[in-house]
Order: sequence, then C-alpha cells, then structure tokens
Amino acid sequence: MSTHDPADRARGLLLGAALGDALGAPFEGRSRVPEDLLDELEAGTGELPYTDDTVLTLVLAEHLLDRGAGNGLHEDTLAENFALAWRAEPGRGWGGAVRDVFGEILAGVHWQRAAGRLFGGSGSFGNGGAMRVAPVALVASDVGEAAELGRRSGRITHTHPDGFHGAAVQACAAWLALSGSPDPTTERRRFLDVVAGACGDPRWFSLLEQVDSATGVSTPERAAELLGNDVSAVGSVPLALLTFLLHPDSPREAVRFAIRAGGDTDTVASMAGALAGARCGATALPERQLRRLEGCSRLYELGTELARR
Ligand code: RVK
Ligand code: MG
Ligand code: MG
Repeated sequence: MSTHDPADRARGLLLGAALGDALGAPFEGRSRVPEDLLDELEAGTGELPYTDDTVLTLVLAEHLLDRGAGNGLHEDTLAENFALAWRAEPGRGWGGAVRDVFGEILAGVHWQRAAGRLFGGSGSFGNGGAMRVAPVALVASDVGEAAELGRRSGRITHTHPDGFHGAAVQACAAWLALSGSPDPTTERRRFLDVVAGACGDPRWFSLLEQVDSATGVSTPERAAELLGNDVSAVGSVPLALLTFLLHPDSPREAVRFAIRAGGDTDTVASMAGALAGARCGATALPERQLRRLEGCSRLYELGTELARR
C-alpha cells in the first residue's frame, strides 16, 4: 500500500530499484523464468549482489546529494563519476557499448563526443540511461523537471533519442509514483498521459498508448510479447511501467512479474521496483530480502539523506 512518509518513499525508490536488479540478475537473458526458480531464489539465504544498474543508480544518487537542493546535476562531473565506477567494478555486467564510452572519458575524450560517436553517430538506444535515472525524482520539484533531469543524465551515455527520452519517461514515472498522483490504481490512463506529456516525444506517446492497451494482460509472458523485454529503452521501459501499473501496491509482486517476463530481467525489475518502492516505501519491501541485499545500508542512508534535502 502507498505510504505518506517522504523518507520511506525515498528509501523505497532506491532499495526497490536495487532489489529488482539483484533478484533479476541471475535470470538476465532467459526468455522465460519459471515461477519455482524465482521462489527458490527468494527462499535462499545467500547475499543478493547487484549489477551495473545499481552501481550507476548509486553514483547518480550520490551526485545529486553532493550537488545539494535546487542545483540539479553537473554533466561533466557525473560523466567522470560514472566512468570511474565502471573502472572500479568492471565485472558488474555492463552494456557492450557503454564500456567504450567510459573508457574514452577516462582517456580524456569529452563525454558528448564519446557517446555521440557510438553506432556510426546515431548513439546508444540502450536502457542504461533509464535503468539508473530514478533518483532524479527525489530532487525534481515537478514532473517537468524530472523529465529534464532524466534527459540530461541519460544523454551523457545515450545520445540516441530513444535512449534519453526513455530515461525521461522512467524519471517522470518515478516522480509521479513518489507524489502519489495521478493514482496508478484508479487513474492509469491519466498517469500515462502525464508521463507522455512531460516527455513530449511523439514516439513515446505511442509507446505509452501501447502500455495502456496492454493493461488487460494476464501473464508476464504476454506482456513481454506485446511490449518487448530487451536491452533497448523502447523494449524495456514500457514493460516496467506496465508492471508497475499492474502491481502498484506490491513491490514484491511487481519485481516478480518483471522477472517472469524474461529478457532483460535485472533492468526491468529494477525500474519496476523503483516505481513500486517509491509508492509503497521501504517498509513495504520484503525484510528478509533486504537483509540479503548488497549495499542495503548505504542505499537506506542515501534515501534518508536525499529525502532530508
Ligand atoms: C548487460 C544497434 C544498439 C544501439 C544502436 C544495443 C546491462 C547494443 C544492464 C548495446 C542493462 C546494447 C544493459 C546496450 C544496459 C544500443 N544500434 N544496437 N544505436 N544502441 N544497442 O552498450 O548501459 O546488462 O547491443 O549503450 O544501455 O543490466 O551493446 O549499454 O540490461 O544495446 O546492460 O547498450 O545497457 P549500451 P546500456
Ligand atoms: Mg545489469
Ligand atoms: Mg539488464
């Protein structure tokens, strides 16, 4: 259920994102994830390590905290911090092309040039901008600012419009999930319309229409068939939003649905987990899983600090 405590919501956003990432990671790339395998993982006792999604989410959250209230983000510093985080932990399961961007940044190439020349100059349309973006919702004063911060943070590595608009869409959804309005349980259509309006990109208007049409699906497999479940922003952000709209009051069910949809399981579950966690708060996340989550205390403190600012 939704919570009204801003600190609980902020912690829920960060911890929900990390928990989705960590639970989804063992299944990344599988076309289908049987429920019993997921039950087994949930029932386990070992640590739940996170991947690149959470590494970059942490970098962005810390950057926003360092910048202080009302100061947004500073692209040059953030680009360098992303690249340093990659160099410090190269084994976290990074996207193929984004590693080249980080390598070039560390070699002194400006991020705009490094990211802009990927894929013959079209830039990356991967979901890397969207998977790390949720913390911007904690500092944006309205949904329009969330969109702007989403685009700006996304463009550092993802200059293809699909990539940075995808980041804006996830940022807007996170902002609305935190604010509690429009209510995703009773005003799904309005929720998607506000996101589409704040994003402002015609391609995402139609993608969000497709999310609306898919709200009648009964299985994760069918959701993936309709909306995709791959590493592109257009093939994963819509599925994450649908997942949240189907399970807004249960972060655990949202994460399970996203993982059972297969494909880019860590990333879709992370994005859906951030949204449901933002709405329901950290107190709604399964306590046993949080105790196993790598970095749990750091994420908890960061949420508390960001809410205070
Ligand atoms: C491994 C053709 C393109 C493209 C373009 C494809 C981690 C490439 C996380 C590229 C996430 C991949 C994911 C990912 C995040 C992108 N033309 N193909 N214009 N743009 N691609 O490298 O941070 O899991 O195959 O920018 O967005 O858990 O390798 O990385 O699942 O998308 O990676 O894009 O990836 P990148 P990213
Ligand atoms: Mg990952
Ligand atoms: Mg992934």
